[in-house]
Amino acid sequence: MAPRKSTKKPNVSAEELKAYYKDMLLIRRFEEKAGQLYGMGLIGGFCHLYIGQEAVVVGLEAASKEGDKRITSYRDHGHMLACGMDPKGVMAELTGREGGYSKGKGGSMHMFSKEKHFYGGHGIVAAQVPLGAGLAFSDKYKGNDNVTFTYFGDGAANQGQVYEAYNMAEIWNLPVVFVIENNQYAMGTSTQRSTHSPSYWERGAAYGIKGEEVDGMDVLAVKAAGQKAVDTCRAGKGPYILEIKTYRYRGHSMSDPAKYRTREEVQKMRDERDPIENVRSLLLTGKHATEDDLKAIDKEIKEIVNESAEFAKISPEPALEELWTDIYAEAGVA
Ligand SMILES: Cc1ncc(C[n+]2csc(CCOP(=O)(O)OP(=O)(O)O)c2C)c(N)n1
Ligand SMILES: [Mg+2]
Repeated sequence: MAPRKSTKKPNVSAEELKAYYKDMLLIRRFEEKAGQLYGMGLIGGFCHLYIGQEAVVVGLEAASKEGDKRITSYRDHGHMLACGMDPKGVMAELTGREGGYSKGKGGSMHMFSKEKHFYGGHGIVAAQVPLGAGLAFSDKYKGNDNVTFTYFGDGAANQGQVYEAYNMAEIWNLPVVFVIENNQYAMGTSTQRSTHSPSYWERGAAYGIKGEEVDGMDVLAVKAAGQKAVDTCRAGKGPYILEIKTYRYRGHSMSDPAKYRTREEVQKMRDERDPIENVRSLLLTGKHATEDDLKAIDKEIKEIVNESAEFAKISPEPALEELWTDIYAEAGVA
């Protein structure tokens, strides 16, 4: 990816920029803390961090409205925080405690919130794509104007069920935004190695679905593209594909030594394209905030994250009887 060249002053308020800075920083600090707790043995199983990709969810959430739905893969902590789920509940789920969103029985990849319309957290690559189309179908059937953001990776974009979902979504004009988070790697495999033509959004053309590529390190570009996509869907002209070019700084999961790329590649991205630094510099150069204002935000975020980690340590483990609950849906309860 070429460095952002535009020096155009963005048409955005100071408050909006500060909110994006804060939301992205919350995800970054939360994930760093999760990495530490994992290292201390307090989090078990798989744990996939979202560091580097923060502008994707924050930009798209900025384009959403109440009632919109979201569904994603196992790399899901950022999506939950961005849609307003409680950091304590997310962190406690990571540590497998009863205060977690799935009462400590789901872990990193299996959390949900009816209140925030977050439908998971899915460990099977691309499984969430047809489910996302189904969520959009339910809104269309009910006749409301909600949109479903269906997130998946570049690796998932090579899965067959994605194209079955595209086909059905187009036939039924479903209000779904298919969000391809192209972070350039699927586990240890780069898009260049795995994919003949890695311009994933263009594949929508075969199904008559509109789409575009977006700079995922620029939260304002993501928001603008997201707005266009949701407007299209709300006007009954969905679906829409956004291929968001992003980058993950950490390994695929906590157990990945990341030997398939150089340290220099990662460092270059951090130095030149970091989405949080990008907004920080817009805030400072535009005189929307002072260094002290930003320090105060940093402190506030640190406190939220520390509180979530404390809660995740003191919340008890689920009681043994809990093993037998939440297995079957109650009769008559959808
Ligand atoms: C059906 C299926 N095949 C393989 C796996 C193992 N697997 C887990 S993540 C992953 C890579 C997916 O990469 P991508 O879609 O680019 O998402 P990212 O991890 O980059 O966010 C693979 C192959 C799986 N979980 N499910
Ligand atoms: Mg990927």
